[in-house]
Amino acid sequence: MRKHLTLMAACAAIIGAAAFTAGTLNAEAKAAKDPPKVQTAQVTVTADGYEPSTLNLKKDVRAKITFTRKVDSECASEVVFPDYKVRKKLPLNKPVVVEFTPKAGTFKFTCGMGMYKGKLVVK
Ligand SMILES: [Cu+2]
Repeated sequence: MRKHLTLMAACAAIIGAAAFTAGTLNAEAKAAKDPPKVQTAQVTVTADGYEPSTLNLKKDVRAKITFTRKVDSECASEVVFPDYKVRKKLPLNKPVVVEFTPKAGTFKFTCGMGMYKGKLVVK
């Protein structure tokens, strides 16, 4: 019985060590492939539209843009980035993060019906 327990403990130790090694390797591979560089921006949606309405971003760097809608308008309740196939609901007064990696160029973003307009300038 005692011998059996010792064997089980040894097995658990080996499995644990293997899992730890695999986890470390995965984390390293991911960091090398996908550097943790991120750019952020904040946009408020008011009765006048997006503030600011032009965002300057760096190309090929993951962007996290936080939208907060402060106007009670059905029209503003969605934001769309057609070039990046992003469409997000914007609940009133609740920050929503839109995430994508921009390419160089100028792109528009709009409300669900295309009435509010904003611009991304990516260099
Ligand atoms: Cu609209």
